[in-house]
Formats: sequence, C-alpha cells, structure tokens
Amino acid sequence: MTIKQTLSMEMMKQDFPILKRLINNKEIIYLDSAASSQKPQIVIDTIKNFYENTNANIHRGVYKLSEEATIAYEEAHKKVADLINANPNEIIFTSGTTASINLLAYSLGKELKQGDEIVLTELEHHSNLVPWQQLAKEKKLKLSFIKVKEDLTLDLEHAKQLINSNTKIVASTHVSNAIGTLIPVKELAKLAHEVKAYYIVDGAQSVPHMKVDVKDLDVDFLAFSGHKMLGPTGIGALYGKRELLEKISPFMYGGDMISEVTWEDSTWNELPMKFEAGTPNIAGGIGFGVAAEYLKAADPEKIHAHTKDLAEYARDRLNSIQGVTVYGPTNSENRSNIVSFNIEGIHAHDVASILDKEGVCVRGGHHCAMPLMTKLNLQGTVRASFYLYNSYDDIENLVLAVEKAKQVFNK
Ligand code: C6P
Repeated sequence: MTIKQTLSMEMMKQDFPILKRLINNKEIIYLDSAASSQKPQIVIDTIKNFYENTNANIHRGVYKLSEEATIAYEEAHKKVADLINANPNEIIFTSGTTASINLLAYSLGKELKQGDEIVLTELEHHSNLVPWQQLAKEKKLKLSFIKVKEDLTLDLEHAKQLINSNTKIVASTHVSNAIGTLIPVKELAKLAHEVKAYYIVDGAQSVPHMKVDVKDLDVDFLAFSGHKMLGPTGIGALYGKRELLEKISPFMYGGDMISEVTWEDSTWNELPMKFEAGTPNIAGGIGFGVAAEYLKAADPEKIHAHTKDLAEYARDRLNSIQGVTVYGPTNSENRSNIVSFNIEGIHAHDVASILDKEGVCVRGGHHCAMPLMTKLNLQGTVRASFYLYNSYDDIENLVLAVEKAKQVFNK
C-alpha cells in the first residue's frame, strides 16, 4: 500500500477503519484527537507487516531480518526528520513527549547550578512543568512563569521581563492542549537566544496539526508524541540541534548507546543512538515513520487550515447555545484546532458522559493543566479537538449532543 498524495480531507476519513465502527448503533464522532489520534490503515498494516515479515532486533544481527529491521527503523528517523525539516541524526526516538522532556530535564539539568533560572509559561501541560519544577527544587533553581493575558494569549512583555542573563532554559508549549492558545514560539526563541538560554518547545499539539519547521523557528529542542499524529502509542521523538545533542550527556545507559566500554569507563555512540539505549520500540518507530510520511503527503498547512476552520465553526455554533461558555483567545489568529467549553451548571465530566451516549467522544476535566485551570477559576472544561478526519457534520452532532445534555440536566 502506498501513501496517496494530496488527499482531500473528506476522502481521508475512509483511511481510518475505526471510524466505520458503530457504538450504540451510532457512528463514532471522534473529537478527542488532542488526547490521541486515530490511526490510518497504512500505519496499522505497517506494524502488522513488520511482525509478520521482518521482526528481529536492530543494529545487532548480520542476518537478513535484522538488516531489514535496522534499515526500516533508520528510515523512520528520516521520515520524522523530513516532517519538521531536521536531519535524521537530530531525531531521537523516545516513548513520547513526556519522555523527551524528562530526558532534557535530566541531561540539561546536569549543567545547571544554584541560582540559575528556568522560565516556563502558565499554559504548560504537566509534562512540561513537573520535570522542571522537581529539577528546580532539587538544584535550588528559580522557576518562573510567563503570564497569560486576559485575552488568554501569552504576555510577551512579561516574557521580556522574566528572561534575563541568569535564565538557562526557556520551555513552552506550542499550542495549549487545554484552551487551544497558539504560542509565538519564534519570538520566544529570539528572547531565549539573546541571553544564550536553551529554548525547548513542547510540540505535542502542534507537530500533528501544522507546519513545524525547526530551522525556521530556530528552536533548540522539540518534543512530540507519535500517538497524537496518526502513529502508534509508546513512541515519540525529541528533536535537538546536532551540536547540542553532541554536547549534552546521555539520559540512559546500556546497550546500543555505547561506542566502547572498558571496566573503568565508556564512550558514546554517534547520534541518535547515544540517546537510544536498549532495544527500542522497533515496530512502533517504523509505524511512526509511516505516520509522519502520511502527514507530510496530506500537507500540514492544509491540515491546519481544515482543523482551524472546523474549530472556528464549532465555536460559533457552541456560542449560540444559551448557557454555553467557550474559552480561548479572543483573537482568532491565536487559536488552534482545540475548543474548550462548559455548560453552565453541569460538570465537564457529566457533559462528556452524556456526549458519549450520543456517540461523541470528547475529553472533560483539567486536561493535565491544573495550575492553569486554577488560574482561570475553572474546575475543568469539555474539550473538542479536531483533526483531518473530522467534518462539519461532526460539529452538528456535537451541537445536538450538547443540547441533549442541557435537556437531561434541565438547563
Ligand atoms: N495531552 C491531552 O488530552 P504524552 O502523554 O507524553 O504523549 O504527551 C504529554 C503531553 C505533553 N504536552 C502537551 C501539550 C500535551 O497535550 C500532552 C498530552 C493529552 O491533552 C493527554 S493529558
């Protein structure tokens, strides 16, 4: 099976077998791709085919199966690199965004000393907050947060005040998974580099949805997850500029990441193996590569335009329902594919459960962004997130399900 070029978004849905399934005799309206996306047939087939025809460990055997597995795994790095305009040796396969950020907190953390500063934003997912928070506690570093303004966009003036000559790391998400705000990462990269700090981007919600060019954005590190971008679970990537990956310490020690080992000491393998200790998720990596290739063929700019159109339409439709509050930046330019909302008087979890009965899959809760929810004085929100297989019909179903939830709760 080959990847189709320039797919129309409507045709795309046919590539996702799970979307043909009926639950309670209803078509699945899948609006939770920010949590995890569905997988196209070609990714599913690639993984099955690997286990049926190629399965062997990589970088070890001299026999045919191992050679083929090694080539496919290395090609997968190239496919993922191509999607973000990186070089294949700048792509480290990890188990996902969380693992990539923890790797950085460990490896960069070794360079930091008491009094150094880390700057994050108030929009971070726990994965890009807790590793830095714990590092700061351990090493007595100063941790500060760039504020979110009233209009729910990032306060760049505040960023300028916080980032100073003691700042060693600036880390931000690219898109808020909780309220959908787009972050001006190019500007933050400039501010970080002016003081010679590293700039790290959590791309979990951007790489699946838009053109992310690491050279153009000039980010030092970018973390993202395969399962949110049509790939399998348990695989993701850390991009790092080559000279930085060469400089920093490995995170895990063991097989495959070494060059030479004596009883006393060891030297490290070349990139990306230096950071890929042990037998990796080979089938997952190969599936991830095919997912990246599929996304590139579908065109990230078109995906962004499509999902943003859907999100804007959903906002309008939801805003027209009495008792519904939609959150997110007031200016559409700063919004993405994510629409967060509440129905007055109904807990987000209850809304999500009723929507489920109508076949509509959404997430309700704090979205792993508890400090942000506290700041916004919210217990949680209902979140609909759109992807390339969604359509305007899905939004009409969402709206009907929201009306139903209001009826059930007499609102
Ligand atoms: N957000 C959501 O429903 P992992 O779990 O490692 O693949 O991704 C973590 C992560 C990091 N950063 C951002 C911005 C994210 O959105 C996520 C995952 C999911 O919003 C699950 S909490």
